[in-house]
Amino acid sequence: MAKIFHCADLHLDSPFSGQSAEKSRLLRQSVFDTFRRAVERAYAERCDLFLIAGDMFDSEFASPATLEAVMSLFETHKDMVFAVSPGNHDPYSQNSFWKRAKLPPNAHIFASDNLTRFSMLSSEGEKLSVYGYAFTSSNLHRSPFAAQTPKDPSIINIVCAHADIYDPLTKNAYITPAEIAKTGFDYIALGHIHNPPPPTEQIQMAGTTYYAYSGALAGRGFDECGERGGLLLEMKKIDSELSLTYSFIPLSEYVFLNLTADVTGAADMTDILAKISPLAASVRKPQKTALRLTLTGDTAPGCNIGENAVAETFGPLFSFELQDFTAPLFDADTLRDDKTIRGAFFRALLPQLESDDHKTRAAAREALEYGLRALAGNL
Ligand SMILES: [Mn+2]
Repeated sequence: MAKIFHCADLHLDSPFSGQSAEKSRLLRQSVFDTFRRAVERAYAERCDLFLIAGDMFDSEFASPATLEAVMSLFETHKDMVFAVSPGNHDPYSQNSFWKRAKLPPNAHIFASDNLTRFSMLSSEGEKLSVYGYAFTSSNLHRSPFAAQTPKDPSIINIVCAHADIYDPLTKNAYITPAEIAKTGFDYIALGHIHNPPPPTEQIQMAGTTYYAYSGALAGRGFDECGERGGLLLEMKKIDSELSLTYSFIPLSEYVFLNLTADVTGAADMTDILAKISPLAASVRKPQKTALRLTLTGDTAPGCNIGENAVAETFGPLFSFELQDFTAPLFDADTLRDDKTIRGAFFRALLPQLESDDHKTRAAAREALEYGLRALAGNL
């Protein structure tokens, strides 16, 4: 049996520019810590091989400190082999930092944009061939492993590949499942797609070849929500037939979370809080959660939404962002029919209040609030 850990798209040294300086530093550190936990977990599971299928670093300018920390992590886990396939974000280019890395003997960085391989033995003595390639610039217009086949089909043949299997127009080593089926490799450890299918459907099969995206090791924004991690695989080959079991291992420290609440009918903050409080249960570790809450629906005119009170419903969050897409149009007939200047003001704003564009709605909602207060002599 061979045990393998597969991860990808760490994007170490990401700037997290949408966050404050302190929070971006914490998030940057947390991605590295998640990587460290992945290595330690794989080592504790006695994995033979640790695969990183591209975009280990966010850019071609890895910091020397992070690069050194990575190399030392490789070195201190010497009974596990590390294989890295540079991706479109961290290509093995002419002046790449990869060339400066002091690689320990148990680590292998694929350096060519053609398929190359190395051989190894699992702790139980099974033979493995590990194939891979590197992006050598930010794009790769063909797949280096399409139309390739393993040299020795009787052993376990793995490919570590940064590739796109979805978008035919991609410049990222496009390969189709039908082409994967023709290769006859045993397992393709893919990187590049940050949001893989759910764990139960994560490993797919084409012909006799298994393939999977592990997804980004740690979420870096609201387009990478929920728990993140890598795949722990066990493989055995008997009479040229592979049997494989796997589990998804969640490892990320911070979780990005999008929640939506319909607050239709709310007249004041008490109503708003009552409507959002059931959502609090979905935030398990507030201090480690970056939450974006979207409010929708029609509220009563004059219903003022206090962002801080809304945030407090969820506990001490790492960060909070409120998207208020509501419109103050609930039960607004009194205003609609009001013959005084209040009604005239409301009717003048109505097209904007009913706009499909949430920014226009938000501006109109604010204008209505201030306007009504001013008309009541209460500004
Ligand atoms: Mn990536």
